[in-house]
Amino acid sequence: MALEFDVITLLPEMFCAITKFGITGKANRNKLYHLHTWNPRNYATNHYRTVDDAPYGGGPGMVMMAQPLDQAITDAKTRQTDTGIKQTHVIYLSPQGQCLDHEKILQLSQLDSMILLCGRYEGIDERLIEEQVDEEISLGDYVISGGELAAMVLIDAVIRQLPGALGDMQSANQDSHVAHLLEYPHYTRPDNYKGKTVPEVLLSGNHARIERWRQQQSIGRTWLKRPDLLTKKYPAGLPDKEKELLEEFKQLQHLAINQQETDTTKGIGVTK
Ligand code: 4GX
Repeated sequence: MALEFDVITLLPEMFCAITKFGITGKANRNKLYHLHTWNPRNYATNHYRTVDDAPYGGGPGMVMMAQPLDQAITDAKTRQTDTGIKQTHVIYLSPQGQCLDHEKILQLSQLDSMILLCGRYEGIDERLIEEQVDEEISLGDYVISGGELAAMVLIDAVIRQLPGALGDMQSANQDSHVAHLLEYPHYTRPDNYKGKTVPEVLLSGNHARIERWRQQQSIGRTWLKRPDLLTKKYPAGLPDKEKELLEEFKQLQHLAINQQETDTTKGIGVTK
């Protein structure tokens, strides 16, 4: 059964970005997931179809009213239960939520459905959050102009986990081992670009050597750029194989830096 996304949003057109294009567009055409949008504007009751109002207590900006959101969520829930979904799960995208990471994405990709609540303006009436929201999730510790982009990031990352969403090659790079490390560097033709060559090993045709080099680059780059990821992945320290690869990486790094210094003192590769 396809994963069901129901999105509560004042800007439903924004979701074309994922439903029409790229990997998520293809997964949509292949019916790996369904995405329905619900516009709170359609549940507004007054002549102007108002969905926001001034905050009690004063202050700048506007607050999204509880009633239009409440009814939109209720209709989304009804649709989901009508399609046979046993349990609904309402997620509010906000900086106050738990930060999204790979573990969270894997967990969400196990669900049959979710309802994503996207806020605009300064916020949402707190009583609606208390009554309807099961979980708050944040993209990261910064503020964006509305929940839509955050919801799309979440949906994209979840869809990539669905069987059949990625080609075989892309899927291979997704296993849990690789997912926690940074990518090894990539190269394509030409083999000499502005005097910069491709690492010799990649032209060797020796698949075992290439595989080992790539693994070493992944571990080495993670150690250099994101050491926090290594400690998260291996809280008890690196296994022997990985330790060996990393030590060799560090040695090679020193060699490369020393070579660069030699070049500089000898005026190699120095312009002017
Ligand atoms: N990760 N935003 C939600 C509305 C809002 C305003 C005030 C609560 C209080 C965000 C994020 C994010 C901006 C979406 C504020 N909600 N969403 N919006 N970071 O910054 O998910």
